Amino acid sequence: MTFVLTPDWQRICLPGADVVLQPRWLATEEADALLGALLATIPWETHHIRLFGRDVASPRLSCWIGDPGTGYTYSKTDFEPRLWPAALTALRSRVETACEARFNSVLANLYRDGNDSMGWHSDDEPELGDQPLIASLSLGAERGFRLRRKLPRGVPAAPDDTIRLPLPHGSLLRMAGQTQRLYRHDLPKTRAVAGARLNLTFRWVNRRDS
Ligand SMILES: [Mn+2]
Repeated sequence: MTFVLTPDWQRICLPGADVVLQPRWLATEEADALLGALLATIPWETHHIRLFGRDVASPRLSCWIGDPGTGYTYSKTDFEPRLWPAALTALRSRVETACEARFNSVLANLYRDGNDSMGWHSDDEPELGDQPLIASLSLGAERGFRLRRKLPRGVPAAPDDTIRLPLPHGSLLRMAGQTQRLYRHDLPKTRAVAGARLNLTFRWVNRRDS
């Protein structure tokens, strides 16, 4: 399936990667309503991961949602999916249409304020396949999402190896191809943001038993 880049999409210039953005994919009123519904209906919880043998609480709230069988392993911790809330079932189809892809799961993250964050990582777990296609919908406070090229060991990072991409309320980001193999991304803390940001990353997880 070939993805046709319509004029709604902005291509983000990252050598070797495939990243496109629609800054205003949802109109403000619709994004507001969706944010309210998801804040109220997603069973938010703190995910814990094992890090250097210790149990560490993630600095955000999360919920793993998916079709049956889409268990997911992140930082050596298994997550069983929750059922799709009503507010997400129609949205999944719309994101699939916009991105010309299928998704069987979504990781919801809630950054309650500028103190919540996500460290550098890539979404390159084996369950996501060779070339993960990830659609990221942002709602609420605009935060700076960063992407940084992976460098060979010992090569120092230069300032222009990292780009900062502000993701506004209602924006849709599509990452595909070699993006996860070549780049890491994060969401740093910021003192400039007081409000909450809710992020949905739709994925296709290959089932463990197939
Ligand atoms: Mn990620």
